[in-house]
Amino acid sequence: LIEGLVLGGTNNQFEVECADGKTRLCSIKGKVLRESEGYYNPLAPGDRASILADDHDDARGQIVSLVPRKNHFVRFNQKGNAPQLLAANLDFVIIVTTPDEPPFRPRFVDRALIQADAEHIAPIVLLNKSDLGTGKDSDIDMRLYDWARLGYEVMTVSAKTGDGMDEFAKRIEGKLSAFVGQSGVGKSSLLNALDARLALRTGGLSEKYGRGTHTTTKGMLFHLPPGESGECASVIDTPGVRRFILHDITAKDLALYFREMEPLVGSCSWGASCSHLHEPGCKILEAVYAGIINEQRYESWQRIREEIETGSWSD
Ligand SMILES: Nc1nc2c(ncn2[C@@H]2O[C@H](COP(=O)(O)OP(=O)(O)OP(=O)(O)O)[C@@H](O)[C@H]2O)c(=O)[nH]1
Ligand SMILES: [Mg+2]
Repeated sequence: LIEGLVLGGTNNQFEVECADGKTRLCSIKGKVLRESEGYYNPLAPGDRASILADDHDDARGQIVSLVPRKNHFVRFNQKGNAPQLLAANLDFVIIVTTPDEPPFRPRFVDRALIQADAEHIAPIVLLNKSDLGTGKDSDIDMRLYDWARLGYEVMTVSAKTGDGMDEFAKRIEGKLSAFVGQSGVGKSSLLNALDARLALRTGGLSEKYGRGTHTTTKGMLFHLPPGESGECASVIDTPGVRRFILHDITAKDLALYFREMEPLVGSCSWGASCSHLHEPGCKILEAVYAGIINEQRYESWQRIREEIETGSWSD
């Protein structure tokens, strides 16, 4: 058996980079991987597995078992009615967003930040398309400032002009990262800007809705050329998702994943039974009124809480 790194794949065919330097197309031996029961997909880019090489074909093998994951980044897949593994064993989840084209969606970012915190994966908020400017919309700058204030790492780049790309490239050297975000925010374009040899397919936005057109259809891990430190960054490109639906977080626990609310939970006059919606002596509401908690983040918490309760999620 040889150990391998899953680069990507679908159904029961996975591209695995094996420790002997060969990349093999592998199927899963037996019917399922026990660890992946209940998931939409059995493996994700970044997974490590034990591979049984094919005696007759150097380009093929079988996946025998999974090396226990350090972490995994999932979102709930509504169509499949199951959590979907987007990437595994990450150092960074890079949440790509844009000031425009497609429109800025702070609640998408909030939800992805929550899921990253729940998995203990360090998130980076990456605002791409800085060449479009944040313009008159000071809301964007305000939200970026607020995320940074809460201790989230925030970077601004343009895959088109190269603005900020050197600093970003340096930040991810020697690490395994995954780009996540809505379709059209420029995840594949960012990879092309990091390494032009990749020449990944990128796509325009739909004229009618200004949304991305779902150009990338499957997740794939890429090793970038070594940077100044001599270390390579590895980056997983993922297909754009329209909605980011949380997995395994209850409405009651949600406040624990808002970094500015978490320290106040339990300290309200009504204690643990406080809903933080209308009670007198609610420490969270007091913090909102005092401007300590950003009103938009509080609203975001309210809406996401409602989404968990009703099961009806917006974009
Ligand atoms: N103005 C501007 N346009 C950009 C920038 N980065 C990417 N784009 C454009 O945005 C569009 C979408 O880019 P993609 O890289 O395909 O986006 P994606 O996030 O990979 O989309 P999916 O694969 O559908 O999830 C393309 O037309 C790109 O040329 C940028 O920094 N500035
Ligand atoms: Mg893409």
